[in-house]
Amino acid sequence: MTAAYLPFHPDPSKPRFQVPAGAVDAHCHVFGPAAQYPFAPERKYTPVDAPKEKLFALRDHLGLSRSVIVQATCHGRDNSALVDALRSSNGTARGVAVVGAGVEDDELVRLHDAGVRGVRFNFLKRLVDDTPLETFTDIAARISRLGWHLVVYFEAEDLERLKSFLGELPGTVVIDHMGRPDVSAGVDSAEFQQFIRFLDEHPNMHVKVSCPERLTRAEPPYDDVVPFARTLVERLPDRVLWGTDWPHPNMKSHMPDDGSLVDFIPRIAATEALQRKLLVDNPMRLYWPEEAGR
Ligand code: 0GY
Repeated sequence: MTAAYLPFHPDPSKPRFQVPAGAVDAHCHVFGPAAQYPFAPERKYTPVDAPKEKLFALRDHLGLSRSVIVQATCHGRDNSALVDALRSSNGTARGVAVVGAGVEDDELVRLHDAGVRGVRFNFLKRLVDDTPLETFTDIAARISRLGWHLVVYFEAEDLERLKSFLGELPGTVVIDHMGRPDVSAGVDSAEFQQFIRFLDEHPNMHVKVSCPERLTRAEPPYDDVVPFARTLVERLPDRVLWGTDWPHPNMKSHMPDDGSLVDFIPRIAATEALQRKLLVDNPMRLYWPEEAGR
């Protein structure tokens, strides 16, 4: 377990880009506070506290309206901090939980009532111990009757191994951080083209065009990531989501200014129509379907 971890930006800039009304941050986290919600013993990193109050204040500062809070590995399968944040959000936050195959039905209902609408499967070895694929298949079957969807986090080099498993997952699947491409290889690389083909062949797959700060091999303003995100936004305008990834766990090279991350949006979604789909229509359909399209 390592504590080498940069704290989130203390004073993010005000973005120049004004997001459309009702914009959703579809990928962010809450951590702790550890005194109230201790981190999981099996965690691979120990973050600094990133409580709900800070998350909601940042959202307001950036001009965003709603948040999708994703359970991070440092909290394991204890979704208490997530549930607490959802319950105090006045309906402006929804969640993605982490559960085991043995989760009780009552617990799923409790999570649903709090605002959870999906579960996350994480395949990154640096973040989690291995889970048998059959376990994930069982969980997918358990949650589909709640109308939830799946969020999957893997790296580009894992796609070949995982693609038949992922391709058979039922219902909507959201892929985190563009499937973590090697951006130094370029959008024409065999690897990224394979990813695009996979998305073309599976219309249930959605993708988060998030985390330029993790994917870049350069520095802000992340020029090398733009072609990847832009390609996906233009090719799959109805299947892309965007998020800040605040408070950016495990960032060791630099900590992004969240205001600059918002200013990244018009570079990857060039028209108002694309921005609206990315920031409002698509996440609303997945997380607030009862209000979508109003
Ligand atoms: C992210 C990315 C990371 C961490 C986690 O659950 C997590 O701990 O997802 C990472 O280290 O790449 O989406 O926050």
